[in-house]
Amino acid sequence: MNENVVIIPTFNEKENITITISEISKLKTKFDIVVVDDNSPDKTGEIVKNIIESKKYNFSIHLIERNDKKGLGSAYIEGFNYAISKKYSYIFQLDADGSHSPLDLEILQNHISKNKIDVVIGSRYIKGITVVNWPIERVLLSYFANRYVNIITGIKVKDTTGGFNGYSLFALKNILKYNIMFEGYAFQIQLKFIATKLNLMIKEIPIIFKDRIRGKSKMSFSIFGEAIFGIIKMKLLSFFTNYKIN
Ligand SMILES: Nc1nc2c(ncn2[C@@H]2O[C@H](COP(=O)(O)OP(=O)(O)O)[C@@H](O)[C@H]2O)c(=O)[nH]1
Ligand SMILES: [Mg+2]
Repeated sequence: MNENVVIIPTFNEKENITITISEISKLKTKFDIVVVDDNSPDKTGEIVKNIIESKKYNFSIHLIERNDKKGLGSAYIEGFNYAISKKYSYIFQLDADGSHSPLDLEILQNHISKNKIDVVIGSRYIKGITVVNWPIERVLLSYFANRYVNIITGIKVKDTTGGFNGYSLFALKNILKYNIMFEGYAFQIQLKFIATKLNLMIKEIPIIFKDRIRGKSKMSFSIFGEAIFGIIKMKLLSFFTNYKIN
């Protein structure tokens, strides 16, 4: 078992998952991988099973299969809980679609393991705007959504909606003790919000985010709605929550 694990949620990523796993395998730093698949109709889960059975990699690949599409947030929670039960020291999250570069994953791992940081955030908005190939409307939407999050929640993290982050075991265990209410972008925001409330050490590291080349985005209008209204609810509930580390 490695000390690092990366959780990859998948829904219809048959064109991407093999490449993503292969790229992670080429890194100098070793990562185990947990794929959480929601019974993808395109058989992404089968592809992962074949990779596991082929035994072609010398690190652990674990597949969590869920019956149907239940959403990104709950997929992550299942992956995170598995990683916590196995006591991985550093737990990362990354999209299957090639948007997050495995080379940056190594940089995040270096920061969290060497600098005693609790949470590392792969950030698109810390060094200008480092997003490639997204239509300008999507870049602006994401950028200003993040400024809205800063205003409503009061937290300073510049990229709260991103899904390319790393947590120490200690940090993740403490964050997940709170009620995680969301499935989409609001899920990513809430983890960072709780981390801030717990006074954990958070560091944003610039990454380059590239739009996916293959497959389709699962982002939807309802995911946006959840974030816009959800974070107001999250902020209000936080006034009645006692955040503490133990
Ligand atoms: N298990 C699971 N994975 C999902 C679900 N929705 C999205 N994903 C995966 O989460 C990652 C991010 O989703 P994506 O569609 O790329 O969102 P975008 O980057 O915001 O456009 C990808 O690896 C998707 O396959 C879901 O409901 N369940
Ligand atoms: Mg994506």
